[in-house]
Order: sequence, then structure tokens, then C-alpha cells
Amino acid sequence: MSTENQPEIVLYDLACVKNFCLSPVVWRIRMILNYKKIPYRTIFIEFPDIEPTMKAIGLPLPESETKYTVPAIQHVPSNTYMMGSDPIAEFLESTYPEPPLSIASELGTKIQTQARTAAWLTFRNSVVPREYHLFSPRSQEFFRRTREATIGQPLEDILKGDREDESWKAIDPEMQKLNTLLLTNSAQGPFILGEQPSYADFFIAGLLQCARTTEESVFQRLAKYPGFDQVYNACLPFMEKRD
Ligand SMILES: N[C@@H](CCC(=O)N[C@@H](CS)C(=O)NCC(=O)O)C(=O)O
Repeated sequence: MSTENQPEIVLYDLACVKNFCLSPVVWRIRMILNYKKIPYRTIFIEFPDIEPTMKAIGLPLPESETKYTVPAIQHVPSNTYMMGSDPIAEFLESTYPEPPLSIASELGTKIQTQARTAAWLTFRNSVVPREYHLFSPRSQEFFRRTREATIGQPLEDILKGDREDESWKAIDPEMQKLNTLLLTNSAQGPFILGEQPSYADFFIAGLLQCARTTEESVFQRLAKYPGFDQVYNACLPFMEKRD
């Protein structure tokens, strides 16, 4: 495609054996690029190559970050590089204001905060031991070492017995509250703010898309809540370009 030959943006994404986007965080940025129809191309990077690649392109580690991560972007016209999903989202909104995307709203911020506090650990524990199998041997070694250090147990133990079911059952009341918040404006449209998508929708849809790519059963645990399902389906048009 001609737009892909002349990208405005180079998107640094995480490599996986499916050769398309897996990371929920990169999905947020990818959905902005797709929504705004900004021409871009993707460079997929293996986990152990993220830091050396970022250093090689001269990207300083932002003060707010403790390690190099994807997403990162190059804005080709100005030859500037940046990392961190939130600063990238703000940059894209100010540089490409049409069509507009609400980056921060009171409701969106509330939903993102509650999702992080109520659902994140349960989601992570369902996804991490499974997505391990989607990485190359080099990335698997890196992923196992770093994630086992953070989680404090072997990946194989995370899903032992009925731990997963129990964990999802335990967060059901919080998920119900999140579901209600997601449906706040459903009379006006399928997105969190109603008719138009916002960054918070891409946050939610990115989680579901990561779950779906990793394992359908994890996706279903989220999609059974109508608010999650509605936002996910409304964002599907922005997930068409995935590599
Ligand atoms: N604060 C970062 C977090 C992004 C993040 O955690 N990215 C993961 C991929 S999903 C990563 O690159 N991890 C590298 C590592 O663990 O070394 C952002 O919002 O951009």
C-alpha cells in the first residue's frame, strides 16, 4: 500500500509468533493510529532487544519510567522518538487532531483506575502463563525470568487447581461495577462516552484483544460482561490493521 511506503509514524511493537500485535498497551496506540488513519509501519522487537533498540535510536529513558518498553514511536516528519503510551497518545492527538479523540475524561479516568485496581492482577495471572507460549525461545527466556521475579512463583504454578476460577469469582462484584460504568452512556452510543470513541475505550478493547489473542477462554471471562463486550465490538473497526 502506498501509505505504508510513506509512513508518518514507525510503531515499535512487541514480537510474538503470531506476527501481529499482542500487547494490550501497544494496542491502545495502534487503535489511535487506525482510528485517525495515520499512515504507519510496524517494527516488531523481541523482549531482550527492546532496551538495546531504544538505546541505539538514542531514546532517553523518560523520568516517569523504570525500564524501556513498547510502545515507542518515531514521528518520521520531525524525526523524533518517544516511548510511553500516555505521552504518545497525547502527542498523536495534538499532532493529528482530526478526527478528535478524547484522551482524558472524568469517566474514562475512573474506569481505567478501577480496571487497574480491581481486575489487573486477575487478568495478568490468566494471561501471563499462556502468552509465554506465544514468544520465541529468546523472548521466553527473558519473559520467564522477569515475570517469575515479579510474580514470585513459576509460571506453571499460577493457574494450578482452581486458582483462576476463584480469582475471577472474587473480582465479580468489582467487574459488575466496572460494567455499569462502561454502560453509563450506552443510550447515546456503544462507546464509554457514547457516540465517539475515546482513549479509555482503546484501553479496555486492548485488554480484550490481548486476551483473545492469548486464549479465547480468557477473552470470554471479560466479554461476558455486556459493557466490556459492547466496547470491544465497537472498537473492532480500529483493530483491522494489526501488524
Ligand atoms: N508504561 C508503559 C508500559 C508498557 C509496557 O509494560 N510494555 C511491555 C509490553 S506489554 C514491555 O515493553 N515490557 C518490556 C519488559 O518487560 O522488559 C506504557 O504505558 O507505555
